[in-house]
Amino acid sequence: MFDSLSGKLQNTFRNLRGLGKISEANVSDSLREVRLALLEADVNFKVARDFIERVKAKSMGAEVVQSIQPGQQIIKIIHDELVELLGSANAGLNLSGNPACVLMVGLHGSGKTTSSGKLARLLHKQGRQPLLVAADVYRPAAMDQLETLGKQLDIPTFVKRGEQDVSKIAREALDFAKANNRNTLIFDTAGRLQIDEPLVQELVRLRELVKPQEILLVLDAATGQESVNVATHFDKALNISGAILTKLDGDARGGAALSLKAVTGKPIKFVGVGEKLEDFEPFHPERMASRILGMGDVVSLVERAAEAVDLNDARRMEEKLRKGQFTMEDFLEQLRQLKKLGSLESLVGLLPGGDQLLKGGDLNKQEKEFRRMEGMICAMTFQERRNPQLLNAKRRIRIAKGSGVSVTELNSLLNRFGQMQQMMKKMGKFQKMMARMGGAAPNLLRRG
Ligand SMILES: Nc1nc2c(ncn2[C@@H]2O[C@H](COP(=O)(O)OP(=O)(O)O)[C@@H](O)[C@H]2O)c(=O)[nH]1
Ligand SMILES: [Mg+2]
Repeated sequence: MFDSLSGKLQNTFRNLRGLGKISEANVSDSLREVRLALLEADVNFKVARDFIERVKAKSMGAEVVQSIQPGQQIIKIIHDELVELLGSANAGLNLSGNPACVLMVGLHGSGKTTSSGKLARLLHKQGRQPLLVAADVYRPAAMDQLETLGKQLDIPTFVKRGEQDVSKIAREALDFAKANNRNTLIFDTAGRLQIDEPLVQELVRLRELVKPQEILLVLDAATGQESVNVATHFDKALNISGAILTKLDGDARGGAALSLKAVTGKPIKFVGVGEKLEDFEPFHPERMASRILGMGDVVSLVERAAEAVDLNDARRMEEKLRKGQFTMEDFLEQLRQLKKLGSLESLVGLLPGGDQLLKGGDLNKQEKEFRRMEGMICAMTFQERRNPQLLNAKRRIRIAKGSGVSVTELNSLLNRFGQMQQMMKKMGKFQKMMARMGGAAPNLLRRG
């Protein structure tokens, strides 16, 4: 996402940085390029025009014109305006009610059901007791889908098959929540391909009944220009409290993200960045702006790592590494930790210049390789994992068969693992030696 916009803006910035002196003419030229880039990214034309006007007014100010690096200053102005456009700060959820109710609304296929599950997961992690409510009565499959997500997450789902009256479902769900100590209800509602009056009426009735603290519009980032109309329409009918922008991992051009706040005045609260339940993040305008301008989003990366990696585990691993006691089992654990961080692609995308890197490399291949390694280690017995010496030819054939790889591939994994262990032992010795000499060992394995 934002690849093309990002690329174009970075080109323009290269020109801007080179500017020795600022004039109305050369600023106008650069800003025209910025405006075109925004339009191509599907940003609403009024939003793009106002944006450029604001940047221009600030760029022609005395501070910029007289500064030593006027180009840099303009880039900063663009960055700050972009942050403003995206909503300035992260807008959290208001969950003050007991129970608190969240209504998920949006068009068919926008990602309501998936996002309901993702949000439930996130709130559960924050210590709340969510209840997923299946309020899409038109598609039985939608109820199954939500129930499956609930089971996966170990979060209860309120489903009443055969009931056509959404108000009735809502009332019973509220009772169920009270009886079962669930303090946050997430209503997955029906969607249509287009907004129509019966649907809106149903949602309005649901709103009257449950009095939700949050009405979140789930919006597919790929909807492009049309997303502004969708958002305006839903907002007029329901007075939404914010939006969830989904499928930011796809090839959407990103215009929706940039137009939504300006057009409806309502903030984006979360973004969906993949199909998996953990591919979901609170939306941070500042970080998103940096990502768009190719400055990377290291803060999100560190946060994700901190969420996935248990610090005690990390210390224990480090100890083992240093003592050369790192086994195949530990290796498996590390592979799984890595997986918890999300897809490799989404990780690299957070690095400064990461999007450029993604163009060349084949991360899918790398990810498949990880999965194969995991499969091979899983096919070993616990004894074998701790002591690869046991792995004679017969055992190797069994493991290769069990994990669907060739013996050659298994041998290659074992060789590489052996090398890795050697290296770790050396590193451990090196650190010990440095410590004895009183120097500060470059501790490559310690976090922070
Ligand atoms: N890649 C990607 N796919 C998503 C995301 N959110 C939802 N989807 C997919 O979009 C499709 C429709 O989602 P669903 O939740 O059923 O939409 P609903 O009709 O609004 O309930 C499903 O195949 C989801 O897996 C996302 O953030 N990224
Ligand atoms: Mg659905």
